[in-house]
Amino acid sequence: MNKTELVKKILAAHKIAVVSHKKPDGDAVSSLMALVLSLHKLNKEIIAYTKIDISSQFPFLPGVLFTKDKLDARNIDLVILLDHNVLVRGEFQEELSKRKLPMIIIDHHPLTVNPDGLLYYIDEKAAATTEILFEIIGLLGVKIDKQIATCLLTGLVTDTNSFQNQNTTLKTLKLASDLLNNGANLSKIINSTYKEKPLSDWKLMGRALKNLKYIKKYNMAYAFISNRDLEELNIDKEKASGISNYLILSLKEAKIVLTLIEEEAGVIKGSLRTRDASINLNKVAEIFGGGGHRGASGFVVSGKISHQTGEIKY
Ligand SMILES: [Mn+2]
Repeated sequence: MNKTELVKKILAAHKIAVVSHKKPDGDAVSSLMALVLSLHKLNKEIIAYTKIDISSQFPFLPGVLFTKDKLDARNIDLVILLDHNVLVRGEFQEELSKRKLPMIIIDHHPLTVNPDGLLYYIDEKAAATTEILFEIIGLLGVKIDKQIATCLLTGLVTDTNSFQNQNTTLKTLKLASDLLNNGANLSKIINSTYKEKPLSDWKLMGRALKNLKYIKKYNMAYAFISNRDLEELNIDKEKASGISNYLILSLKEAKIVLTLIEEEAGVIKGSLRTRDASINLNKVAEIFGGGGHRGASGFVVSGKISHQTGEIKY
């Protein structure tokens, strides 16, 4: 669907639910919040549920989301799926697939299959879902205030790794400057998301660096964290991300970085990153049943990581 149709659909709905993907990241959470704040201004009834504790992970964002286990889908005219494009990646997947509610995807991940047959508005070139929302919120006739600007900028900062990834475009930077102009606080976002890392994060990074290997033939480095590592460090497995982001920016030899984390015994999560624009990691992740962007993709496979050898069996 085009943006005019999208805006029409949103304006026609009275009660709207917004949903993000499982384990929502900065872009997902701030997309939800930006839409909630904007649609409130249009006097829409809007519900946004997420299962994570926003206030501890994103203390600088306005607290307009609820942490809930169940989605109350009564009388909903429209469901907007943000930052993901298939129901299986989303929160409340079961409730949503049971009910036949009108749903629209707003996302920047390339849509290769549309198994749920949903309507969608996707811009693969956008650095973040919030980059798309900036335009849509403007077309809805909502003025971007300081709170909305902070949310939108958070999505840009987190999905570009502070404007360091190759998905950062001229448009992204222009948009960021508009958002600063609207009162967003960049240094607060960067400090809270990147600089102030707890001791446990550094210990996890230490473990990943200890297990770092380099395959010269492919200009590729990989690090792994076994389930035993996670247990020994007594660390929240949700925290075990961001390692690939760090390595791809810091490791000179590597064109591709892969981090493998055995989140549960027998379940390995892989995240791929590259700085080389000619490499399409989305295609690599698809081989393992995952997906994502050209420069940043991920997958989940069942398997075990052997501690002695670093060998991966899947
Ligand atoms: Mn995103």
